[in-house]
Amino acid sequence: MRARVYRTLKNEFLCQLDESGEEIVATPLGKLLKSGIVVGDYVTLKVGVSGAYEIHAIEPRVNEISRVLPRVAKKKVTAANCDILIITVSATNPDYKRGIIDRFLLRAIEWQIHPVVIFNKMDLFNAEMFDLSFEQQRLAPLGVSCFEVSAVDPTYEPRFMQAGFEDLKNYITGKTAIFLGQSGVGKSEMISALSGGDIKLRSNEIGKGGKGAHTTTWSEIVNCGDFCFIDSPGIRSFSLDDFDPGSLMSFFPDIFDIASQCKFRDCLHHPNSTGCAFSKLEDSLENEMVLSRLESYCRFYEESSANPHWDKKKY
Ligand SMILES: Nc1nc2c(ncn2[C@@H]2O[C@H](COP(=O)(O)OP(=O)(O)OP(=O)(O)O)[C@@H](O)[C@H]2O)c(=O)[nH]1
Ligand SMILES: [Mg+2]
Ligand SMILES: [Zn+2]
Repeated sequence: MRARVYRTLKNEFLCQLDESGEEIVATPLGKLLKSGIVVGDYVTLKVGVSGAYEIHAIEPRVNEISRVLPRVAKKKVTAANCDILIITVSATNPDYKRGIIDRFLLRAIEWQIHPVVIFNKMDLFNAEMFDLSFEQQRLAPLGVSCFEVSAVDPTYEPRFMQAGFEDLKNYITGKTAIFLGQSGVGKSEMISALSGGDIKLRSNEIGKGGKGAHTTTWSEIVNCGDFCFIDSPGIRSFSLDDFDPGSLMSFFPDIFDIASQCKFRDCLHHPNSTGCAFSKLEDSLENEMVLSRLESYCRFYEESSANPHWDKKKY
C-alpha cells in the first residue's frame, strides 16, 4: 500500500496511508534507512510478520528541498515532493522589499518548485507605499502568479490584481506548500486563515524529550485539511552563501538572454558600466523591470562572492 511520510522519528517514520488517511508508524527495511527517507516521500508499505508496517520502497521524487549544513559544507535533503513555494510579503509592517522575493525565487529554481507571491496586509496598503502593478508585472516573465490578500480579513476583495484570497485558496487546495517570507509578514496568520482557522500543529510527543517547542528543529508536513505545508529547519534562511556567483545568472532566466549578449567576458553587469549590454537598454517600463531584476542580481552576486572560504563546488 502507498503512504506519505509526514514526519521522521528516530528510525521510524510517521506516515499517512493514501487510501484511509490513517496515520501509522512504519519502519524501513535496513537498506532503505541508509538511503535517507525524508518528509514528503511517497513510500510503499507492507505489513510484516509481526503485524508492524514496513517500508519497502521509496517512489522517485518530483523535487527535493535541501539546506546547507555550514559546518560540514554540505547540502542535506530535508523534504521532498513540494508542489508550491509561497513567497509572502506584506504591504507594511514590515515594509515591502522586492529583493526578498527575488532572493526566494532563487530557491524556487534551485529546488524546482513552482513559486507564487502573496501580497499580504493589503488592508493596510495605500498607493504611496509602492506600485503594486509594477511589482506584479516584473514577475510575469517568470510565470509567477500574485495574490492580493489580507490574512486578517479573508473577505478582502483584490483592488489592484486579478487574484485574491478565494483564488489563493483554490490554488493551493490539494497541494503541499512551503511558506517563505520575512518574520511578521503574516505567514502563520495566512496558514490559519486558509485552513479555516483550525490548524492543529503536531505536538512533539512522538519525538519525545519535548524540547524545541518554539523553533523548528525537525522537518514535518502539517496537514491543514485542504492543503499541507512543509515545516523544516533552515529552509527559511536568507543566506545565499551556497550559491556560486559564477553560475548565479542561470537563476535569472528572465534577464539571462540580455546578459549573454554582453560583449564583455566576465562582466559584472554593474548598472551604468559603459558598453555593458544592460547599459544599452532604452528607457521603457519593461526595461525598468529588467533593471530592477538586475539590481537584485548584482546584490546577490556581491553577497555570494563574499565568502571565499566556502568551497562551493561541494554543493
Ligand atoms: N492588518 C493586518 N495584520 C496582519 C495581517 N496578516 C498578519 N497580520 C498581523 O501581523 C503580525 C505578524 O503575523 P504572523 O502571522 O505572526 O507573521 P509570520 O510571518 O508568521 O512571522 P514569523 O512567524 O515571525 O516568521 C500578527 O500580529 C498578525 O495578526 C494582515 O493581512 N493584515
Ligand atoms: Mg509564524
Ligand atoms: Zn555586462
